[in-house]
Amino acid sequence: MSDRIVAADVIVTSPGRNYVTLKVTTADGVVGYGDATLNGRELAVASYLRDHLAPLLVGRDPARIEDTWQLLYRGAYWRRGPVTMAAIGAVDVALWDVKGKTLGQPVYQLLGGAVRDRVLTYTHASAWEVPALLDAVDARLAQGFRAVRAQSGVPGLETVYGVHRDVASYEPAARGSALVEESWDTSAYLRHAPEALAAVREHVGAGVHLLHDAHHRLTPQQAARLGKALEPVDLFWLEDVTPAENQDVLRLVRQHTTTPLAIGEAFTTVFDVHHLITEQLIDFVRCAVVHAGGISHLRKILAMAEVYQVRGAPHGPSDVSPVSFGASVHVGLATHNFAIQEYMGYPEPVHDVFPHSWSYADGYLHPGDAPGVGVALDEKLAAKFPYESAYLPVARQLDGTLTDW
Ligand code: KDG
Ligand code: MG
Repeated sequence: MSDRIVAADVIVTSPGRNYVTLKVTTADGVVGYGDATLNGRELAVASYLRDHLAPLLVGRDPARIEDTWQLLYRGAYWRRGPVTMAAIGAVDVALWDVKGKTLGQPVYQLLGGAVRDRVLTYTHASAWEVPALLDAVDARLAQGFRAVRAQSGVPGLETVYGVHRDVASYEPAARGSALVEESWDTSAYLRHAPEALAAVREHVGAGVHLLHDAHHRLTPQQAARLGKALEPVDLFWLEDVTPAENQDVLRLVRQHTTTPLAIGEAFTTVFDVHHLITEQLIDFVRCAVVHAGGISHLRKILAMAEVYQVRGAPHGPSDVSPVSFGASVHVGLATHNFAIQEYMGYPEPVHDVFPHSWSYADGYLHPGDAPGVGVALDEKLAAKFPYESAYLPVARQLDGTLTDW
């Protein structure tokens, strides 16, 4: 007789970042983990899993991954959306983990095997002033990274999203119950960013991939202007130039610039990104395992993208847990049109709370050969880091109007 799911538990822990983890246990004693972390709204997904999905999972055959995915997606009536898709993603990854452990194979083997030896990664470097940014980039290159996302401060502003005055890479989600409000001036940013990035390019020379994230703040015209101004910098990509809601505006951006565009970290299904892909409005699709319905659904997004020569480049900040990060590296090793994996790094305790087989070396990642996803959860240690509320900052224009971010 086939195995059965006997328990589906949700564990919330906060070793420097909040993480929501689903633990599926089977009658044969196999344990699978999935990540359901939706930063800033973590407990909504924890409840969705505990209150609505766990009762449906108990008694089901863990081998039926696709059928379970379809049941949870279609059976809710309310489809799509980040809470739903993160919860379904956690179930999907936990079941791939169970399948790999049951068969004694790492997940990438179950996805067809490796199509490359290792997965290219990029990391973050940021600093307020340009000279410090050059130092921050140098420090990343010294760690072996071959691709770096560079962000700087903006003259005249007190704060800029994702840039700390003292730390070279940091997580913007502020812990505590207060929402931080930053300031923003699009004109000042548009004047400064091309200069700062040109200085970085001149400093590193031709052999390093440079990336930049505009965090959804520009109008199509501003985005076109920035893309054009950055063409001499030869970016690997310019990310999230316009707000996620209206994708059609990217047609205008595309008409004006050949700077490659990356979008998708806030998109959660293939139905949300298919225009971006089929109309070739982007070059890189940033959907993540955790927020886009797990390994099964990300593979479908990437299969559609492959037809249009759009490549995968999943979101990987430190608020994506090591579980879905590991799952993403399995997808990266086994998927032909996977370009690069973001790797922001984790605060130290995270590596102990989530012991993992994935590893970083010389600018590349590997998922490891442990059966399943290869990431566990030390529940005793996790219990020492209770949940703390955390909010991403918002930004206001100089006149006080709330801006997109
Ligand atoms: O917690 C915030 C991150 O998820 C966000 O800053 C990430 O834009 C982001 C990126 O590209 O990593
Ligand atoms: Mg981003």
